[in-house]
Amino acid sequence: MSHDEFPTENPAVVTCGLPYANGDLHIGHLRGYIGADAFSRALETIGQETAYVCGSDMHGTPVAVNADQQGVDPEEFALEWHEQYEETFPQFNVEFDNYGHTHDETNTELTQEIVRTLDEEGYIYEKEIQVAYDPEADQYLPDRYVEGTCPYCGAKARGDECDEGCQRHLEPGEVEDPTSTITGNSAEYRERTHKFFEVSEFADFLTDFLDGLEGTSNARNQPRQWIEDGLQDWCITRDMDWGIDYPGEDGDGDDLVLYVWVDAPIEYIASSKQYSERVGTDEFDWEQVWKGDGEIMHIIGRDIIQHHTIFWPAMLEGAGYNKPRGIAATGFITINGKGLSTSRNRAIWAKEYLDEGFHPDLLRYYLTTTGGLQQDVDFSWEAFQERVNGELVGTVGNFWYRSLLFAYRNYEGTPDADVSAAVRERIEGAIGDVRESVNDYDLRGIGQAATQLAQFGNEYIQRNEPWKLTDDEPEKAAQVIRDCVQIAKAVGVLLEPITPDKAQALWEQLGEDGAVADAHLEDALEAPPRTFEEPGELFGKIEDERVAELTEKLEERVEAASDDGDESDDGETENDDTGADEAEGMTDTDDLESLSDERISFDDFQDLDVRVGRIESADGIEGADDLARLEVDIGFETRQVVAGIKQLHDLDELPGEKCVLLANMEKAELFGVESNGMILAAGEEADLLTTHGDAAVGEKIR
Ligand code: B3M
Ligand code: ZN
Repeated sequence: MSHDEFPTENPAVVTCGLPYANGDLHIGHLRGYIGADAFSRALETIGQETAYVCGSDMHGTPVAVNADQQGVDPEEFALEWHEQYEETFPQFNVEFDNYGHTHDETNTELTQEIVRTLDEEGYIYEKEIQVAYDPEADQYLPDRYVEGTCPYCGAKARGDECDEGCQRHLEPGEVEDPTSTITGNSAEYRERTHKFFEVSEFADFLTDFLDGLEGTSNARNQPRQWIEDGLQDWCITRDMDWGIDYPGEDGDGDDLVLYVWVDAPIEYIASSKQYSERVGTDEFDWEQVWKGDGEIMHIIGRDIIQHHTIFWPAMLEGAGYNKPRGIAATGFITINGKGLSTSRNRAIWAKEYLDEGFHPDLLRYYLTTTGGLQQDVDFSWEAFQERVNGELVGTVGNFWYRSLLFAYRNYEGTPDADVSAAVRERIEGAIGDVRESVNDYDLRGIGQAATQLAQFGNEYIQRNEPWKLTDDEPEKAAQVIRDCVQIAKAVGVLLEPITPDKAQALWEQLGEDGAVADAHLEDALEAPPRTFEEPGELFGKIEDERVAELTEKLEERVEAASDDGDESDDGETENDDTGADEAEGMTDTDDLESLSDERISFDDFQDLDVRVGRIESADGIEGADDLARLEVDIGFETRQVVAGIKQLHDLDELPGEKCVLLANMEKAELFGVESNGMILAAGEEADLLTTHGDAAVGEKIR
């Protein structure tokens, strides 16, 4: 990998977390796949050679438990889902260069080879451990076959992850008060010999790795804390039949298979390799990426940060492979403000969305541009309607249609003129914004660059009123429309990563040949063909009645699922593995701090002197795990404040950010540092409050 700006000379691979082949896909999955698809398309438009690869995750208890429940063979079960995913992704314009699965030969061989190398390098050892066992079922209980209490935070946890609490990976034997998910009995512990990977040897390497890692700040900060707490070695085998055999074990029933989290990320490499084999190494060389200096970017859910920033890079380093350049961990999806829950049927299913007749690009736009990557994104049909009608119909579609229609009626296409210097410059500015957004892993920024350009176009046409100029000042009218046609084309090129079908439709309306997906950003400045046909409208409004109907349907469905009784745990065995279900408990109002009954007077409120501030500097406080020392400019003076945000934010990125500060907070001293004020933040992740307009630093908040 390099740290040069994109585009670099090296080939790149973009991946997204592999879906467990165990159930229907929903909007929680789609956020990741669409996001990574948009990112990889955007990299290509700025000239970065990029392959987008993924595959189905076939192994492990997430698949085995569900297959058991249906009484089918896990391989058959997983393959069926795999085939269904292969069909579904293209329906959302998610176009993988290769989509494999973890049970295929390429991945099996590569996994065994990598494990063998780690063993030869001395990173694997055997240890006797206590493994949960269900005597009635006469079976060992790895991972999701057992449930209990998280030893770190006390939340209810699965055998290998604290999915409802602190999100940590748990080692076999760690979960407290284990019960079998097969029979509901308390589990016994039995001694077994397992293989361990010496992750603890990699602490220094991982610290450096994280220092250089691009992507979202959560993917750097959480693992830093885990390293500081001390890394444990990682048990990489399980007592199961379903999985990839530990190299040298012959799969005779009493042997060990590899833990699913060993072979799953190796599919990123295997899938890249299959792509090379298909198109030839001249076009794409997987070894250059994975063994040389290619750029590797993983887009994942924030519940699997530990696997990608600790275990995975340690494995790559130990086996002599290249490491990821960037890891972007997305927030969760909530539905109508509540945690997505497959068990409560509070989800928008991939198939359901399409069956309702909505174009995939609308959802792509919504999911990629509603919040920053790290933020949780709420989906409601109302909010969806608002964004579609406001931005896609009102701003982009409207501008495209009115410019092209005017051009067609008056000039049969693009008027003969050069684009004016001012408009060219405005388009260049938007191109620059997209480049910058891609380098910042900021999908929303890409969408905003495009919609703001369309907004500029609307204002431009409105201000210049070409319809009043055609008779008296025909040259001026032609110039305005020439500019608008260029802006329309540019908006299409810029939006292609996010709404590829709609961008292609515009491309064709402009009479362009080929695929807009093959265009580069600079093509936004190339003149469209001289003539084109009568355009049509590319986006249609979503009506209020439709939204009311869809909202009601969703509510009824959630209610029906709740009436079915057992609300709490059936989701554990459904398809809930993009992290989406884990949002339950984080935004479900059941788990929000309750609203206060006590009212305060306006005067009480006036006593709070809350000001707009700007962070000037942010440094960690030595010896304090969570605390940072900030200097905040509040207009009259600069305040030093101590805030518990060290783990939650990338401190380097804070200077320059606007914040909100309670200025007349009592002074306090923490770790010997005086805190003179308090910055306001929301929720567990300390989402820092800021202002949305141009409120000046020092302005009072009332
Ligand atoms: N199959 C799904 C998840 O935990 C899991 C991802 C594997 S990525 C290598 O989100
Ligand atoms: Zn926990």
